[in-house]
Amino acid sequence: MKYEHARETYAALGVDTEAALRQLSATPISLHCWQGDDVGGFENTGGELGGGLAVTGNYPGKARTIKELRADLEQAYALIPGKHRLNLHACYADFSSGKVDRDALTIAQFQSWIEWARSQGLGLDFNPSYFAHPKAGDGLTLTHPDPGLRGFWIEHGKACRRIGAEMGRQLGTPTVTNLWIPDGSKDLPADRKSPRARLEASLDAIFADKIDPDHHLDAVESKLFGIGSESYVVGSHEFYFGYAIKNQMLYCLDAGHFHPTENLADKISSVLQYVPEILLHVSRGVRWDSDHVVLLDDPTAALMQELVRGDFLGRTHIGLDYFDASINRVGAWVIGTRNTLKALLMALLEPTGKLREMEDNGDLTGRLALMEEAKSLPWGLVWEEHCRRSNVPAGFSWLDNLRSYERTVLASRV
Ligand code: RNT
Ligand code: ZN
Repeated sequence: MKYEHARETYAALGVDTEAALRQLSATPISLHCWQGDDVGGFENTGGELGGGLAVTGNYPGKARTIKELRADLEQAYALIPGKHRLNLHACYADFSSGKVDRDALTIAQFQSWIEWARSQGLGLDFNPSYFAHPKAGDGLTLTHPDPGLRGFWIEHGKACRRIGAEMGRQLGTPTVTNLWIPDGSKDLPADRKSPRARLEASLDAIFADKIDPDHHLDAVESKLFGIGSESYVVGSHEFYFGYAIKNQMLYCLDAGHFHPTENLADKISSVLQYVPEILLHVSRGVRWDSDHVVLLDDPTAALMQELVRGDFLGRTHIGLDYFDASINRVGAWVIGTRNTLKALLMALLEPTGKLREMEDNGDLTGRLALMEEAKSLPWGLVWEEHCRRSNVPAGFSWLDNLRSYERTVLASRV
């Protein structure tokens, strides 16, 4: 059998493929709801996305309702091996029993998501939405100089933490609520300091209430620049990393939020030296922060290697963050998630023990030789085995399922 051959090959290098498969199965990926409808949400504000976010492409079949989005997610999960999570944005609230503004959201607007998540065996993660809203029209939210507007967004942040905590409590798995705001400026600001002071005060107000970590974890996400915030982003890397250290909360590293030559993988062991846990937004920046579908590429592989080599999986929450409307949106979820899982499996199958031993003995030639040879070890056969055990197509044939879903379901959405 092919898997047996792979198992023996790895065993000879001191790698236990069964242990790798157990760890892979125990590591959920949080799929981002917003890939399904181009960050549209269900508030029907009809306005611009704003916040420096832009989704390009007009592939037919976008989910237009909660029902359609859930159906698309179910199709995506069916083609991804393992049990995973869903990462919801606040603007995906269910308003079937009446609309409320973002500062007044409660669990009532998310109860149907919880029921659905439970029926699918999914954990939920959450995000306040600081964009696509008239009160974020000038691109400022928690740093707005107007205390009234700032107060509205502070209430939104508090409401989202309460909702996240209740999701985590009901589903019995902690919800990570991740806060990202777009605030910044297109051109050079004369004052970089005051908005940062206002942001810290706003965050302090949002995070004032302590919540049981068994139900809920708080994360903050930095950014380098966005459309309309090319010259200055209030919530920069230094700002939020400092804030997360000071308050011992999760720091979110988005793969698209750093200079293109920076190595995100290298940051993990530094960041985890000072904060308890991290959230990853696995993504792919192309030239600018354009959030392309995750590939099985070197940066993704390096990220997963670092999590395994540093024994950091237990302190890392893995989420995805990209939005591509130029290809089948369900396919975008499936491709990016399968690639993330493949990268993780490859990392779990690395002969790390042997590499460490060589490194400790000063055998740097052997270390490089083995690292490179390891790339062509039969990890694909272990992946096939994982898919087989998970009842999911192992190879390219998952595309047939997607195409048939496209013909029978997506094509009728006109
Ligand atoms: C934006 C951030 C943020 C968003 C989502 C929609 O630059 O990456 O995570 O993509 O919250
Ligand atoms: Zn992100």
